[in-house]
Amino acid sequence: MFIWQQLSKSQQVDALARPAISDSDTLEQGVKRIINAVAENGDTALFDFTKNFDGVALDDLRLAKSQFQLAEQALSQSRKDAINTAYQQIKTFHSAQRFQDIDVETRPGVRCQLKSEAIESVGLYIPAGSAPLPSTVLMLGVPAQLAGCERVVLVCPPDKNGKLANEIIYAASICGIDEIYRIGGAQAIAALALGTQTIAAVNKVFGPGNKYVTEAKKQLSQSVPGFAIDMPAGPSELLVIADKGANPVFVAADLLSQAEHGTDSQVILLSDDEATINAVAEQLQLQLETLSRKDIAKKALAQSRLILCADIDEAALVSNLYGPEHLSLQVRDTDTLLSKVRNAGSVFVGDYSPESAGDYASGTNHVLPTYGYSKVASSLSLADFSRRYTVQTLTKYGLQSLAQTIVELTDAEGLDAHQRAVTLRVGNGNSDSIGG
Ligand code: HSO
Ligand code: ZN
Repeated sequence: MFIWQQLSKSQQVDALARPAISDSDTLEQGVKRIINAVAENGDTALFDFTKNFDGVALDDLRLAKSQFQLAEQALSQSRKDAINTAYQQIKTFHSAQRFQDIDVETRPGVRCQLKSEAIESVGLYIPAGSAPLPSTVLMLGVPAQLAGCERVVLVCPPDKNGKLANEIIYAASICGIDEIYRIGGAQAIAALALGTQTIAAVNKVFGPGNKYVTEAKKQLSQSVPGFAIDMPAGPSELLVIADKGANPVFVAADLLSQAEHGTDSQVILLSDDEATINAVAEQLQLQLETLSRKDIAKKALAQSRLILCADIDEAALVSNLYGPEHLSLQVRDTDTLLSKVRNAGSVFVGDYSPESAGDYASGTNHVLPTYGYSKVASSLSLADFSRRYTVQTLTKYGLQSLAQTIVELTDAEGLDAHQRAVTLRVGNGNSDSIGG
């Protein structure tokens, strides 16, 4: 346990340091080679990489139509019901995010509009490495569907038998997705960015992935014009602020829920009560033993921090410095604390709002900024699947009334042609003709 006030400035920085993301030359070069191979050899490269990395020789990259029905038949009704309920919940919250056009007459005869249109084609990356994540299919597929993207492509690495999890296929199908490719890793991102013989390129790729996927997203978004990514991704994080009244069993369960994602997940507990910290620490050990992913969670816990703060206000300050992906407030006066915290990707308020609720089914999106990006980036929303653009319409009178302003500014910038585009239409704005 750390005591915040007893740490020096540099110790405080260390206490909130994130595990380093290996940004090695080998990673960069390795991913570059994969991208180049896909650029040069298209589908052939995809078949080769899938054989080498995923251990399966596919004869077709695209998931056959028949597989959709088979996946649905193979799932229990309760599994499908759960996916359907989560789908509806996410849909309800994301439908409310619809963009409202803005239409303003900034002065008589000058009309300015802000409109929005869906991004034409999007790619959704669903990892399958350590656990298949159908919830992520919904978090990406629902807003893509609501935004009205014309083409929604899903990619997911296959297992050794060339199969995808039935839950992934079913979740995709209820989001209206029928174009699924059994590819993963950096090669999948390269295929989506560059296109191959069978896979047409998309405009934007969404979704979490391992370091190869993240590196490929970074490189391709910087090198392929018009190709965008959702956000930079790092390991998952949860910070809990708990007071004396918090239930240590709940708090420990939440910390473990995030720790089980990966050995590099980071969990932090801030409390103003030493007894609470000790009780949570005890619970962590107890509950850890019973988890199927105990080895992963244990490694993540080794990086975790339990920090004693002078009071809850100080805890808010520390949390704001860190900027967690998920922030859980298990305190009695949640309203006051909520008004003081900032820089969090998603906030979970009170003892009965576990992160798991948002991960699966409350309705909020679980694709969130990590690694301190929550200080500047937003949680994924409907807006990410569309683009905004402006429209303007001026009448002759409107242009006349602005002519003097524009002429003066074009003089200041020495841009004669700009000036002429106005004066040739309506004069320089000094004439008596205004009002005509
Ligand atoms: N907590 C993860 C999302 C997730 N959890 C998916 C369970 N399934 C994002 O930080
Ligand atoms: Zn999770």
